[in-house]
Amino acid sequence: MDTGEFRRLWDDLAAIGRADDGGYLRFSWSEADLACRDWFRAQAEDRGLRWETDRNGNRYAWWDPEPTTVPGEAPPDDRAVLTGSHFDSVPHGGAYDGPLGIVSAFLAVDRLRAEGAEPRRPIGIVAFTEEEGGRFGVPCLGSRLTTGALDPAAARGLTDPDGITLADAMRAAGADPDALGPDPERLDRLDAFVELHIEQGRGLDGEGAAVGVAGAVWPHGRWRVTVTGEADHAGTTRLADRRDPMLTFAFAVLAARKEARLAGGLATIGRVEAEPNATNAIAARVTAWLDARAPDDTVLEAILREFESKVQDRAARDGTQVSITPESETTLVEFDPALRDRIATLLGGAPVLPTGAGHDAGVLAAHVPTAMLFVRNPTGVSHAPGEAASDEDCAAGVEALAAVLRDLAC
Ligand code: HGY
Ligand code: MN
Ligand code: MN
Repeated sequence: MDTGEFRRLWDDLAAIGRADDGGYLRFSWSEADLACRDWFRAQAEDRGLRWETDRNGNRYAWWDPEPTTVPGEAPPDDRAVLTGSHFDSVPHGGAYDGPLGIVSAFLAVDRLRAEGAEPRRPIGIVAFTEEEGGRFGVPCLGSRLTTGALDPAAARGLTDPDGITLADAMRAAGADPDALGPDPERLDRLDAFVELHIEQGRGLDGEGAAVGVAGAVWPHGRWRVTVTGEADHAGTTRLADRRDPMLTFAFAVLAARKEARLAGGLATIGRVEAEPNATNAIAARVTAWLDARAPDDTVLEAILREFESKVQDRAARDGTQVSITPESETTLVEFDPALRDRIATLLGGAPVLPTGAGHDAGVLAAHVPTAMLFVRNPTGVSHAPGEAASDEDCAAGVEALAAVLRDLAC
């Protein structure tokens, strides 16, 4: 496909939610998100696609087959092939993580239409809501609610850093939080889900390939680490009398890295809140979030076990209390082997590679035959303003997605 066609549609979306550093602030139900939703609807309407928003805030555009006109001919198979991804970003995240899958989906439909293809089953494009958990803290919120993996009442009560609940944010945007919940009928109407995503790593760069296929998503999760100490004066409290949660927190950051290294996985503490967060006061409480991932569940369990044990020992020495609470946990996801191999073959033997990044595809994989396409990321950088893919590789991704939709739905 012509890279100019990709660039035009890409640039049409790019300004929404972009911050001065080139990163993105696209949080679910925020002004930027509503603008992305409007963009999505306009793209659907421009193409004459039926669009809708489901009970969980996920938005869809549908290319339906023409009704059969031949008497007695079987109606088109009504189970859809769905593609798409998410608009939302981590704070100051990159432009491609999520939106590339949505822009590529619209362009793949354009590609198929330009060649005169007709779907024999519905082709859907989806924008899942709150995939990053960047506002309400639980990743893949829209897909987890749809699959029943998340309790709707618990979801309604999730709060953002300003204390706004998901329910309030939805209401302010004109959506109904009381409608949140599982959508088995919608899932039953899906024959397959294929998500195109920028690779968050350099596997394809190493293989010299523009497009690859996902094999598996590593087990991963998020844990809230709350350290409680004793607030006091920074200038008058003897060191021996302190119960400083910052010391336990600092130890926890180093322990996470060490235990991940020893076990062969990954662990990050990239988010922290101190209370009262005053320069001249010993903190009362420090809350931090651990992100841990590993090639298999055993390694992940080892990281958590050793981390918790070491941090509790340190808290005893510091005179602080620590609680470690899981906020989301995802076990190993193996994508549908038949669909994976069919797509890799269709794409001329595209590389199959694992990922440590979570995706809505990883949530749907337990309910619908699911696959992922990756587009080469030359630097591997993601969740940062520097994330990028070349227009040539993005165009190759569109061609690959069009080939997959043609094979599965036309
Ligand atoms: O955090 C992740 O793995 C994904 O990018 N949401
Ligand atoms: Mn992401
Ligand atoms: Mn993503």
